[in-house]
Amino acid sequence: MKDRITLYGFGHSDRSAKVRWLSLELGLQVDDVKVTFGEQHQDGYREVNPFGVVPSAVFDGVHLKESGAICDYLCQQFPESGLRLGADDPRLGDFLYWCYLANTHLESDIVTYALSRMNVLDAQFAPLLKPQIIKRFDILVDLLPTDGYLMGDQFTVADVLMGYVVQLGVTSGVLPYKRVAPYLSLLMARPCAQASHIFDKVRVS
Ligand SMILES: N[C@@H](CCC(=O)N[C@@H](CS)C(=O)NCC(=O)O)C(=O)O
Repeated sequence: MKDRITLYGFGHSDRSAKVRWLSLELGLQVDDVKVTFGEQHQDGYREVNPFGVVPSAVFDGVHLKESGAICDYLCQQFPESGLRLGADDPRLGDFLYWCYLANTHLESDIVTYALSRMNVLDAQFAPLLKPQIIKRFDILVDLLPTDGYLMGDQFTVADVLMGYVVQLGVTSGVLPYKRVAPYLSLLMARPCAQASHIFDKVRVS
């Protein structure tokens, strides 16, 4: 069925948050399957996702893994949504830059940093990663739009991927909210973002 998605995740703040928000933007009903922490490494879930990580999803009978790939797949199923740019769009290079920047260059270290501070991962990671993360966010802040979305007036999946990273920077204390307020507040105002709870931990100050 193309009107709903089954989504495996720990809750509202792991990487399933990106998929949940995007799915709601696409008008899908999200059937959440809560994976309890630790269960991701048990045989049952490993059959769903061999690396024992969330998110995973099932959409229209297709099993999906990797948060960025799931988001991309869903957008490609609904080209009329405008959430992903097509091959003939002259802005495609910029669009892909934002998607990959968020999902690879920025995301990995900030997730490790956040989990290290929460003692989910070794606490030694946080101080090692902090200088590099601060440097990257400093560069990012100057690149983010102060008016509109990454693709100007057009909200896209690039904003979903970037929104996840930026909120992690803010909630982890390496990125002051006020430095990204024009961009982040625009994302936080979207009804589907609110329904997904992705920004619930962001303190506006
Ligand atoms: N690149 C993967 C990363 C998945 C990932 O590491 N997920 C985390 C939660 S955000 C996880 O499941 N961690 C549990 C573990 O590594 O045991 C994706 O984007 O889907």
